[in-house]
Amino acid sequence: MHSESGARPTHDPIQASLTPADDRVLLSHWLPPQSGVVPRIRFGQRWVNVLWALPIAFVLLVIGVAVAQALRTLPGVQAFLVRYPGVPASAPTVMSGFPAWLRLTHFLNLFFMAFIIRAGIQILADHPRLYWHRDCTPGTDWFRFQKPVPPGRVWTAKDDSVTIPDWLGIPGIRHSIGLARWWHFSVNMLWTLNGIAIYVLLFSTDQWHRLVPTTWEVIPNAASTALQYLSLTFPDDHSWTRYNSLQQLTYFLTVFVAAPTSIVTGFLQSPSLSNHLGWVGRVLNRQRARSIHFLAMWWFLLFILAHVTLVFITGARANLNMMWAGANDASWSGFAVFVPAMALVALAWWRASPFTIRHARLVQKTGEFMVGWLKGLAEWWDPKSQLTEKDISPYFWLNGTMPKSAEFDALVAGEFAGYRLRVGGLVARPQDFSLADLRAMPQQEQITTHFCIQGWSGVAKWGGVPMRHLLDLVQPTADARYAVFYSLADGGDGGRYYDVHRMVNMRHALTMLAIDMNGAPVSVLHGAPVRLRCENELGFKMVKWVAAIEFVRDFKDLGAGHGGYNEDHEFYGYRMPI
Ligand SMILES: Nc1nc2c(c(=O)[nH]1)N[C@H]1C(S)=C(S)[C@@H](COP(=O)(O)O)O[C@H]1N2
Ligand SMILES: [Mo]
Repeated sequence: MHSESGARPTHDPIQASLTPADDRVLLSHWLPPQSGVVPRIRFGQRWVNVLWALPIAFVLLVIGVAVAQALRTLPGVQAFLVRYPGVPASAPTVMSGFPAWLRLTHFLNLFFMAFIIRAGIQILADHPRLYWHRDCTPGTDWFRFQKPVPPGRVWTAKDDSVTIPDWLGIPGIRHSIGLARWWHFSVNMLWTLNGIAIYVLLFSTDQWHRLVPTTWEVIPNAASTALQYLSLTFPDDHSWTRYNSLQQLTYFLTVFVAAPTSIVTGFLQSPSLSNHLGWVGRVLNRQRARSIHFLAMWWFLLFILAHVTLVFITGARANLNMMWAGANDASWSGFAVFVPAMALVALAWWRASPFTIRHARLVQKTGEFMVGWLKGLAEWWDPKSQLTEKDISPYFWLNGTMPKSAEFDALVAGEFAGYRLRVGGLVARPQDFSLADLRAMPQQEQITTHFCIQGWSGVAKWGGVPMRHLLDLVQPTADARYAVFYSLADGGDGGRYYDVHRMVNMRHALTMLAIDMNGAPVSVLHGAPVRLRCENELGFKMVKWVAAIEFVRDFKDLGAGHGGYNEDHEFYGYRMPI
C-alpha cells in the first residue's frame, strides 16, 4: 500500500525540471509556421471554395440591379413606392442631430471592433474548423481553412493550427491563441462598456428613434428602400433627422441583435458557463455557439462593407460631416476629423502584431488585469452538467506533447505497475499511491464535455478518484492555496509540463484524477495512467500523465512563475474557466 514519508523535502523533485520562459515571443521557440487553405464550406459531401462567393455576388448584384430597374417601370411597383417612400409617415424625427457622445462612441465602436475581429480570426486559426455538433469529429466540419485531418496518424489539435498573416490576425503567428485571447477579451470589455454607454445614452435622449422601429410599416418601407438602392436611384436622404427603414432595420439588428448574440455565444464557449447552465449549454453547445459567433462576425463584416460603401456613394461629404463633426452643412469639417481618426486606426492596426510579439508578457499581464477578475469569478461555479452515454464522442481530439523519456517507457512496459503518484507539499500526510491504491479508492464516473482552448470540444466518460477524497487523505494545511500538478511529460518548448489550480477547483464535485476513459483505462495518448479532470477549466489545465501533486502557498517560484507551462511559455492565463 502507500508509504508515508514525513522526511520528504518540501518541494517535489520535478520542480527542478521546470524551466524559465521568455517574456517575448521568440519564433525559434515557437511552432513553425504552417499555411492553411483557402476557406471552404461543405455542402453535403462537397467542399466549395468561398472565393466563389465573389463572382456569384457580382453576378447576383448585376442581375439584382437589372431586375430592380425593370420592376420600377411597372405601375404597381410605382404605386408601392409612392405609398411606401422609405420612411413610415408616423416615424418620429430626431431633433438632437449627431451629438458629441454619439460621434465618440461610434468611433470607439469601430476602433474596438477592428481589434476584436482581428483577434477573433486569430483565435479561429488555432482550430481552423467549425462544426454544428459538439463532437468535432473529422469530416463533420461545415467550414474549414485547413486540409482534411490526415487519417491513420497522431494528429494533435496543435498540429492542426495554421498561420494567418500578421496584418490580419493579432499577432499573426501560428498557435498564438493565448495572446489573441487577451486582445479579444480585453477589447471586448471596452467594447461592451462602450455599448452599455450607447444603450443608456440612446434611450435617455431622442436618438433611439433613429434605430428602433416603432411601426410594422418599416417592413414595406425597407423593401421600398432596398428597391430604390438596387435600381441605383437612391432614396431621399434625411439622415440628420431620421434614417430610412432599411437603415433603421439593419442598424437595429446590428446594435440590438448581432451584438448581444456575439456576447452570449462568446460566453457559451466557456467550460464553466456551458457546464453550469444545464440545458442551455447542451442545446447551444460549444460548437454551435462558436459557429453562430462566427456568423455574427460575418453579419458585422457585411454590415461594415455595405455601411461604408453607402456612406461614400450617397454623399460622402455630407455624411462624414454628420457622423464626424456633428455638422449638417457642406463644409469639410467631417473630413478633418475622419482622416486623422482613420490614421489612428491604421497606426494601431499596423503596430498591434509587432507590439504583441515583442511585449507578450505585458499583453498577458494587461489582459489579466482587464479580465482576470471575471475569469476568477467564473471559477467559483461548481460545474454540474452531465451528459449521457449516447453523447459520448466517437472522436476525441488529442492534444499536447507526448512523454518521451526512458522513465515513461519503462512505466508503459511494466503496465504502470511501477507508477507512484506523489502527493506532498503543504499537507499533513504526504503520501505515494500506486495505480492499485488509486483503484481501491472510492471511484466516480462522469460524462462531460472537454473544452480545449483552441476551440474543439469532445465528450467522454471519465472514471477515477474524486479529488475531494484525495484531499481527505493527505489533508492540505491551512497554508495550502494552490495545487500544482506535475506531468511525466515535458512541454513543447522543453522543461516539464505542469499546471497550478486554486484550491476551490480541487473541491468541485467533478474534479477527479481520471484513470478510465469511456470504460477502459485511459490510453497512453490521452494521459495514462492518470490525468486530471477539472470540468470548469479549459483543457490545457488538465494535466495528462500526472506524476505528482504538490500543495503550495504560492506559484511565483515555479517555472517562470505564471502558474503553469502554457501560462509561462504561451502567455495563457492561469484561471481559465472562460
Ligand atoms: N502533460 C501534458 N498535459 C496536457 C497537455 C500537454 O501538452 N502536456 N495538453 C493539454 C491540452 S492543451 C489539452 S486540450 C488536453 C488534451 O487532452 P486529450 O489529448 O486527452 O484530448 O490535455 C492537456 N494536458
Ligand atoms: Mo488544449
